[in-house]
Amino acid sequence: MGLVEISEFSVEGWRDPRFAAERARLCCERLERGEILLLRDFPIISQEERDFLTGVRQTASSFIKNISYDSQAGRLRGVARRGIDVQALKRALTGYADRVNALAAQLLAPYAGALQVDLTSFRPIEERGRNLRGRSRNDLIHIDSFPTRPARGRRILRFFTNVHPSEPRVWITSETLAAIAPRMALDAGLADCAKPDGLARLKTVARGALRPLGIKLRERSPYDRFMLRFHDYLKANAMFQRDCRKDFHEFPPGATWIVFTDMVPHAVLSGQYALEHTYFVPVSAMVTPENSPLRILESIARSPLA
Ligand SMILES: O=C(O)CCC(=O)C(=O)O
Ligand SMILES: [Fe+2]
Repeated sequence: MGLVEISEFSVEGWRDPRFAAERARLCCERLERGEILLLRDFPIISQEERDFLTGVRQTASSFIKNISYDSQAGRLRGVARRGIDVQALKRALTGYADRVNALAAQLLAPYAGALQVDLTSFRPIEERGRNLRGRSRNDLIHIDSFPTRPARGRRILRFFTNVHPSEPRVWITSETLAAIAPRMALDAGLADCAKPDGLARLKTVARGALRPLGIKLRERSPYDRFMLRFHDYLKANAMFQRDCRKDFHEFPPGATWIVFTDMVPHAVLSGQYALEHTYFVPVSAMVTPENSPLRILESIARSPLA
């Protein structure tokens, strides 16, 4: 599955406004098929913001993968605060989130009104030779699923920007979930995940009892249980990691790329300083809902999963 460069689009919008609706729809179709959209030098951060960001350091902990920011609540996590202007960092991340929102509203117009903003992140650590543990490793090919934020079938749409002044960010991608799920989903435990959760009643009772104490138990749907399992299964599957098809991509400094990371297996090999902004998108907003992981997995499992 390929990388598609979008050259007809600039800060002023689509070059030929007569075709804007058609082009935006085609972008959505391509993303939903598992292609990656590339904007080679869309001006999404300023030189000043770039200079500032390349001086930011992350907390030294192997548990924290990157600096994350909830742009709606204004909550920042993972930053090494000493010597850093936290307000300036929040401003840079808010600015990035706002500009991605404005870009998405035009470039992916069919999703306008349906995009649910999730987290924004900054990734200041060099990825080559990073010392993360098993399931957290991003150099192993995987699809995304978030243990702390259940998707319940919604899509995971991510925008990335390479902020490094001179080095590319290097990814591998592989065949899409649409291609690999028919051969691998049952082996990965789809039937088991699709069965009613034996502990469901117990969990409902526990949830009710813990709520007054301010403790929230996560509600994972069968879809979330499977996607988390599939994420782990792919990372732990040495044969898949070795033999799967591999497409290499070098995202140049200044590039922004967009991808449904629940559909496209990916890994990052090298690169430092990237910005990223995530949305959840309901399947009902897809232009080709039949291409969503939820629908694909439901047709393999022959049962509803969300
Ligand atoms: O940081 C990147 O380039 C991608 C890492 C990744 O796979 C992820 O955050 O899920
Ligand atoms: Fe990922």
